[in-house]
Amino acid sequence: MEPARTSDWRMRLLFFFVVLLMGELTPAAYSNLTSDFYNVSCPTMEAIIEEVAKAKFKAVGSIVTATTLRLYFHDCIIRGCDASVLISSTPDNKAERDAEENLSLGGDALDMVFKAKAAVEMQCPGVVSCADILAVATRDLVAMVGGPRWNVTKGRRDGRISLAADAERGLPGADFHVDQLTKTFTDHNLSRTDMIALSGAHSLGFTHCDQIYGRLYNFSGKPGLTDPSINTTFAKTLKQQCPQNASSSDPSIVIALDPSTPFLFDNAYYQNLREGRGCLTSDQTLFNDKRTRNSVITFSQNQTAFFRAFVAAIGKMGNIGVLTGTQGEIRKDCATINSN
Ligand code: HEM
Ligand SMILES: *[C@@H]1O[C@H](CO)[C@@H](O)[C@H](O)[C@H]1NC(C)=O
Ligand SMILES: *[C@@H]1O[C@H](CO)[C@@H](O)[C@H](O)[C@H]1NC(C)=O
Ligand SMILES: *[C@@H]1O[C@H](CO)[C@@H](O)[C@H](O)[C@H]1NC(C)=O
Ligand SMILES: *[C@@H]1O[C@H](CO)[C@@H](O)[C@H](O)[C@H]1NC(C)=O
Ligand SMILES: *[C@@H]1O[C@H](CO)[C@@H](O)[C@H](O)[C@H]1NC(C)=O
Ligand SMILES: *[C@@H]1O[C@H](CO)[C@@H](O)[C@H](O)[C@H]1NC(C)=O
Ligand SMILES: *[C@@H]1O[C@H](CO)[C@@H](O)[C@H](O)[C@H]1NC(C)=O
Ligand SMILES: *[C@@H]1O[C@H](CO)[C@@H](O)[C@H](O)[C@H]1NC(C)=O
Ligand SMILES: CC(=O)N[C@H]1CO[C@H](CO)[C@@H](O)[C@@H]1O
Repeated sequence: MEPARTSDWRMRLLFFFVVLLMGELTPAAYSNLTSDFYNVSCPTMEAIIEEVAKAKFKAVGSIVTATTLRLYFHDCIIRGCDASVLISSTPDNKAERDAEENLSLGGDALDMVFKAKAAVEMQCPGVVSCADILAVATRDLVAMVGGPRWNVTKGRRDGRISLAADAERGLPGADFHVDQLTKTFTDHNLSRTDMIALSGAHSLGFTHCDQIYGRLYNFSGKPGLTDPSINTTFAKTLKQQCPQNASSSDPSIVIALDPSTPFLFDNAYYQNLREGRGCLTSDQTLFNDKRTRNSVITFSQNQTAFFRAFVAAIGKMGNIGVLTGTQGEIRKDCATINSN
């Protein structure tokens, strides 16, 4: 009996290590990314990135947080978190970031990522992906404006394809309602609750008049009609900011997505939705629709609950379609696919 038990014990141990190697015991079982991916190859990468992000934040303020967070979302939702959003167009190829929908994919965010990449390359050339740099910098910048801090798993590789047409197809529209919004996220295995929590990113940043004209002056395609779910006082303010028949593409007019605290990452966004002070149709619908209203109410009353849900959701978002192992490449210059 003794040998049998020993081999049983050995089998269990072997099984344990196989399971361990497969990553099944890590909390994020759906992912091949790890927190300590660069511990040996570039242990200072997080510190370097944080320093560059801090310097940019000091220079331009929370605008870099908003634009970086949006850039990260657009990167992950289109072709996975592979830094394809950073690639510049070439004469032969119109890249993601030059799609119509990229409005205000900010120069500050791009500049910050390129600087962080240059700084990291000085320490550990050819090791750290642009996709991981964007993931880490987003985390750092959100924490700088009062948001939660989370651990970033790493090991993403950079993609070699970036197509404007993908962004035109795959990004959610400002006029989306709950069904379309939910589908955008469930297509990537993110739940409706994840969608509601991630929409809280609109606690920061700005939009432009062309995204809200329809709600203000042509609700449901009826000329002259205003969306009745907009708070009447707020509708007056928005109409002053975005007068009817004005040039719809004036990029200098910016409208805060969170009219209460546009420079702070907090739950005021959800409190505003309860008062009809959501900016985009895709924001206000989260309170208007019975299926999402309870989460809006919870998040509006309990910032801890919002932060927890946001951290869980952005962790999942950071795993969308990642390239790992020998897939993709480590780009040398974040704006350009390696030539080899
Ligand atoms: C739920 C569906 C979403 C829709 C329909 C949507 C749509 C938009 C639109 C139309 C803008 C304004 C663009 C402009 O006028 O320049 C915007 C801005 C922004 N979005 Fe979203 N978004 C969504 C989800 C997200 C998510 C998941 C994140 C991040 C996790 C995010 C982060 C941001 C940020 C931070 C801004 C402000 C950018 C700035 O100030 O430059 N959005 N979004
Ligand atoms: C993790 O990597 C292995 C080996 O490259 C691959 O077979 C598997 O599909 C990956 N898992 C996920 C969730 O990407
Ligand atoms: C990687 O580094 C972090 C931070 O220094 C540390 O907490 C962690 O234990 C390290 N992991 C390994 C496997 O060395
Ligand atoms: C993040 O990772 C650090 C070090 O690995 C660990 O001490 C900490 O508890 C983690 N925090 C969360 C929220 O998981
Ligand atoms: C979503 O999850 C299911 C089941 O866990 C898995 O089979 C599928 O590949 C995932 N899809 C994506 C896009 O990650
Ligand atoms: C109002 O919306 C309808 C339906 O979407 C559209 O056909 C029409 O052109 C819009 N009118 C204006 C003035 O934008
Ligand atoms: C805007 O244009 C429409 C159609 O051209 C016109 O009926 C309306 O009176 C104009 N509104 C203002 C405020 O000028
Ligand atoms: C409209 O917004 C104001 C704050 O600007 C708020 O006091 C009021 O309660 C809101 N009205 C409704 C119906 O929610
Ligand atoms: C707020 O949410 C957190 C996290 O879900 C929960 O632990 C806490 O009990 C909630 N607080 C209140 C007052 O409901
Ligand atoms: C439609 C639009 O605003 N496109 C912009 C996308 O981003 C680039 C910069 O990366 C701008 O040059 C485009 O004008």
